Formats: sequence, structure tokens, C-alpha cells
Amino acid sequence: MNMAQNIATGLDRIFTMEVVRVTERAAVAAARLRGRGDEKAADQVAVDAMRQELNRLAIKGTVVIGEGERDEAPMLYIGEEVGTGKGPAVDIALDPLEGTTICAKNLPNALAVIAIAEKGSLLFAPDVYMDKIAIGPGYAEGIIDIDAPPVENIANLAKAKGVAVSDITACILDRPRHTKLIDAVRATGAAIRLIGDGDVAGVIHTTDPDETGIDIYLGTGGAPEGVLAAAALRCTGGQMQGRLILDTPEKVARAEKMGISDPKRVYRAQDMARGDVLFAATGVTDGNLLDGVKFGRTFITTHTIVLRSSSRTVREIKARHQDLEKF
Ligand code: VTB
Repeated sequence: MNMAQNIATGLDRIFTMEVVRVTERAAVAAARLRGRGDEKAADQVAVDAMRQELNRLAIKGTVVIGEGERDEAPMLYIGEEVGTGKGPAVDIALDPLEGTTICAKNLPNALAVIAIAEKGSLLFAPDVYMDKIAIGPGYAEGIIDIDAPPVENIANLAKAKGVAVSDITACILDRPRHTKLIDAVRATGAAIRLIGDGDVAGVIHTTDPDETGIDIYLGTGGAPEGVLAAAALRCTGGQMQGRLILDTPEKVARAEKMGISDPKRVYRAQDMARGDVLFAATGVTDGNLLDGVKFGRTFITTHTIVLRSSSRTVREIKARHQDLEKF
């Protein structure tokens, strides 16, 4: 039975809840270390917590986007088998704490993130940069093009949205490498939201511009984060294009080892995350779409978004955890 059949028979519905527990647990662990200035410690507790919960899932899971290669990450490394081993074979992309620096500084939009997909359907992306462009759902295919200048993409988007270019807001990582991009976008008259980290959230924010104020994501960030964002967009229906930045022979060789033969290939969201995909993210710090973890006197509150590509259902789950011991 493949996962598509599983979904038809309802196994996915169990997963939808199970997956929430995985990101909730990682988020609570990381949130305890919000604002302590210690990225590594926050990341470590999130990794431990996510792995513990993941290993309870009735899946035969393989981490394909994780904490790093086996020799550099003791846990949730690429290739690690997770789950009980009894259940469907699935590929997993995860980031127990997306935005370690955001969490350490207690700034907005740190997330615990996971995507679960049919075996063989997620791009094995090396940990290099990826050039990305993304917009939300409801637009004709092809109105954005990663190779077109920002002025063209933004003008096309504004026209399709029926607004002036000055009503468009682009989200861009605040990095010196983006100086030219930032100048080019500002020259169009569009606004920019500069983010310190967290481009998975940045891309997802394009899917709900009325709520987040972000219409388009532009620029280079991590390739693993690109695959995670693509998985989310597959479920919400936005458009994304990404191209790995393989600018040294060493990176080209690394990518080749992971099965990437065309180093210049442009991947759409549906190329990075194919087949049936489940995506979940729990807020660690307060953000534009998700609230951060709240530690009350008698319970802990978490806020999670769960997405499914097969139905495009968007679920938001606010949970009050009374049993504090479980964390
Ligand atoms: C982005 C950002 C991440 O890495 O992908 C970024 O979204 C890219 O790397 O939160 P640089 O920091 O080198 O620009 C993170 O900051 C960390 O994974």
C-alpha cells in the first residue's frame, strides 16, 4: 500500500495529530531556552525532544534533510532511521529549531519544523545556499521567474494582485550578500521586510499575505530550509523556485554524490517535495502566523500549523498541555 492509499484509508489522519506532537515537543524544549543567548543549547534540546517523539511514530522513517551529515551530527543526521520501524516507509525533512539565533535572542518567528513525505519524494539537498523566490497561492503559474530581475517579478505580482507595486512587500534575509537585491527591490518602490534568520517562515508567510503582510520571498538561504519551505508550499498551493548555489567544484561534487546531476537546475516546489506531503510547524517564539510557546502556571500552550498536500487542509492546533511532566 502506498501513502496515497494510506491517505485515502485514513492513516494520514492519525499522522496529522502524531506529527503535531513531534513539533510541539521540540518547540517547548527550545522555548525554555529562549533569550538565553545560547544557540547551541537551544538547538540541542530541540533535537533531543524531536527525536524522542519521532521515534514513537509508527513509521519506517529516513531523515533526508536533518541536522547534518552523519559525521557532523550525532542525532537526526541525514540517513538516520527514525520511528518504530513498523509502518509506512517515509522520508523526513526536519529542523527542530529553525532560527537558532532568533530563539537565542527571543525575536519573532523561530519554529520547530517537520515534513513527512512518501519515500523517495523529497530532494536530497546538500547544505549549501539556495537562491529562492516564492509567492502564495491564487496566482497563475509562471508569473514569477527566478531568472527575471526583481523589478519584473514584482511588477507581475502587483498586476496579478491588482495593486500598485508600492503595495507589495518582499521578505529578504538581512545579509551583506543581498545588498544588490535589496537596492533593486527598493528601486521598484516595493517595501522590504528584512529578517535576521528564519527563511522557512519567510517563505510560508507569502501564503497568507493578509495576515503576515508579505507577498513575495526573495534571496538566498539554506538549501535544506528551501526543501522544508517547498514542502509547506506544496500543501498550501503557492509557487516557489529554487536553485542550488554550487559555486565551487567541491560543492558540485557533494551535490553529485547526493544524486544531483544538473547543478544549474531550477526546482519548483513540486520538484523538491513530490507526492503526498505532511508539514507541521510549531511556534517557538511569537511570530506573524504562529504564537510562541507560553508557559503558564498550570499549563503550557503551543500553537501549531499542520498542512497536508493531498487535501490542502490547513489546520491550526492550539494545545494546552496540562501534563507538564511529559516535557
Ligand atoms: C537561512 C535562515 C536560517 O540560515 O536559511 C540561513 O533561514 C542561511 O544561511 O534560519 P546564512 O545565515 O549563512 O545566511 C539560517 O540562518 C540558519 O539555519
